[in-house]
Amino acid sequence: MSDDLSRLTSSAYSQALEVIAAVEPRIAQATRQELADQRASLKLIASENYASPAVLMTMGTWFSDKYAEGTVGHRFYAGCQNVDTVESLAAEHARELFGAEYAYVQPHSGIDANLVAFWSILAHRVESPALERLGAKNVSELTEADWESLRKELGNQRLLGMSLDAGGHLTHGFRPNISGKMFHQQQYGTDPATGLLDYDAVAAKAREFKPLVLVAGYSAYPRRVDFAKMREIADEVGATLMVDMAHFAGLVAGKVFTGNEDPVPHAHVVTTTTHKSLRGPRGGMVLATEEYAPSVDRGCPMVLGGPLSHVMAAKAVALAEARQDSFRGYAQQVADNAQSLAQGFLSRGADLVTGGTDNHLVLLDVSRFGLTGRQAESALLDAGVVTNRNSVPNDPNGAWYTSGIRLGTPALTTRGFGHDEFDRVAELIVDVLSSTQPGTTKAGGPSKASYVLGDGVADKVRAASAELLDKHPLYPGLELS
Ligand code: DSN
Repeated sequence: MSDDLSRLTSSAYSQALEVIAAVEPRIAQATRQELADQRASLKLIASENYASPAVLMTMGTWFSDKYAEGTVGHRFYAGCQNVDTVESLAAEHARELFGAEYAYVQPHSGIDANLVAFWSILAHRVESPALERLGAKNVSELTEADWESLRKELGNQRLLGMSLDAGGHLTHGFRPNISGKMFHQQQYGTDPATGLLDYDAVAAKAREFKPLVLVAGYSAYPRRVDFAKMREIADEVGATLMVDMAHFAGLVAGKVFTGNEDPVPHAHVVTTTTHKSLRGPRGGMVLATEEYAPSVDRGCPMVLGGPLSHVMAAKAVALAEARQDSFRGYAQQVADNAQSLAQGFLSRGADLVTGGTDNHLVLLDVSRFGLTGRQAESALLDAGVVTNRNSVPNDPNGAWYTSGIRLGTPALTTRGFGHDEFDRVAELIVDVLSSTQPGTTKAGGPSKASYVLGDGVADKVRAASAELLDKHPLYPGLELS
């Protein structure tokens, strides 16, 4: 940011906080504190980032006050001409950035985007053919008996996705999630010996299960995926290929993932969030081929209510940023830094799921330190290192305590961290984990949650982190009065 922009940003935020404080000073104070805390910690949560002041400011406007159910030029509310401008621009930037035939920018989150995708696929593949068979244009024309039979048909479809403990997401068919309830589901995992995706095993499962939807994508798999192979599998069994690229959308946008690693040319439908490696506002988005566009376009009212117009505006700003050349440099650095972090761990004897990474995250198996993921996460947090515990494949500690820690590079790369800093981060994390002992329960048995961190370690690591963080300030030049 130039000095002029920093000055403007400082002044804008300081004044905005004064306006807020006049109504509820505790919220103004919490907002100041959040900035101070984010500035003072090593943010390694793989799904988080720091959006630019332009993106953040775009969310704080009167677009928040406007209802705009429907689509551009076809709204259920009057007076949406400016929302139309915003939504069209966001969709145009998304199409251009990702080379997509169609973009839908209304989903509020990743799960919303995935729900829009699931119902669009069902609408396109199941509902429309059924309506045609029955000679009806829409469900309101069906008799009660026809409607019952359509409901059964819609609710009798199959989905094959990556299992949660192999790195998939809740919304990819995990039983407790709606995706695991609205579909008959099966899950594919990874090779037990290598932790890597085994495409032959996925194909064999798909041949046997014959899903309507094959879901690819992940939130904790530290490797790239060959989406051309996934499409071959989908085509062979007549499935629709849906890719959830929420985690790595920034690497696709920044052309780090190209060819078979870019899902957009291969999938029928691609979903994403906009706030992870893509570095935009919190929200979701769906990209689709022309064939699926009409059903995705019905996201509202099919699944969604009124779009968050202020967030769609911020998506447009973030996507415009991601179309700048500098974003490619950022995305490459995210991937390079993940390599540095992985090497930093491996050279210090730590275990990584799959033995490394080639995307933006590493999955550290903390069993070797004698800890659960929960203990490791808490001890690291005491030392100012923000991570999240995560299952490893076939995790003996389950999804609550876990045996892993997931670490990502998008946020600290935004701050300007490079190879040396990430090597030092690995060293600090190993220091904390080596100095942490599992605690005991009240009854004196082994605990999966409590832990004892060696005296002085948290302070030592906080001081060492501060040296790194001070060299790479968050929002440099932004000073709140
Ligand atoms: N919560 C996101 C993540 O951390 O991966 C996905 O839902």
